[in-house]
Amino acid sequence: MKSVNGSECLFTRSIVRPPGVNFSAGLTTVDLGIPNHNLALTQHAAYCKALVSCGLTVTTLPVDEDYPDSTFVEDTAIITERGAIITRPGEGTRRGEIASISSELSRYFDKAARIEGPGTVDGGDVCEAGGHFFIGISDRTNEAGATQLSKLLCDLDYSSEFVDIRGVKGILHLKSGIASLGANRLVVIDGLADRERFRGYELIKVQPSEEYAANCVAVNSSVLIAAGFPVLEKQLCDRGFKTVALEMSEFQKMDGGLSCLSLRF
Ligand code: CIR
Repeated sequence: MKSVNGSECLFTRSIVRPPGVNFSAGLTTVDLGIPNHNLALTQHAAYCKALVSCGLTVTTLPVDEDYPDSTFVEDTAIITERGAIITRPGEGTRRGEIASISSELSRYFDKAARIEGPGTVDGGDVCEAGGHFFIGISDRTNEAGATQLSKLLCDLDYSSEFVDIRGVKGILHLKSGIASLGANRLVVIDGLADRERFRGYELIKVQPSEEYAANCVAVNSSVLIAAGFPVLEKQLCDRGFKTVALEMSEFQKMDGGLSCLSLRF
């Protein structure tokens, strides 16, 4: 990760993990059918190719059949320019995912801090916007975890604030409903757009039928967006963003969005 103009970051690396054959045994709250493993692998490969096209190296961790949700690597760590923090995922079935991530991250970070129990944090609840972190309090990230994370970020000289998303319909994590595109721009769903804390940002509002696409990812000069959401794609293109549309159907069936398939730094 390199600093550009003091605040925006240029990502150079990413970490991913392909879905295992038991991917469909993972957690989900949606009723979109059982994911097809082969199609999920194809979509994952296209995702990795897109990261490479954005200039990132891609480290592919071995499939971990012990953890069906382990393809959603984003939930296991918060990576900043100044250090990494290993999370403690909110669902017990996912806690073991952090061991291999922590060992991989030790190649890049001398010492990663950790969220300790009873605190829980899922990386999907953490949205960085230009050195300021929005931390979602959700069914996965509790107040104890969010408070620990906020202190750890403060130690790294970052500011943060909480966004309670319990009660916002249809989103599992904060980043299911918001994405930072840098330059003070946030993509946001209606259920979050009115929050006081987002005043001062240019809000790109996602129309209700396209809410899944709110979880888009700015990677260097491109924005990765789920395929099939033309209105948001046009909103982004109209603002000068170069979009890369990716098929995500199989991951959507397991409550996963684009951001959760990689750690970027
Ligand atoms: C879960 O419920 O934990 C997984 N099936 C989906 C996690 C998606 N992660 C994310 O949006 N950051």
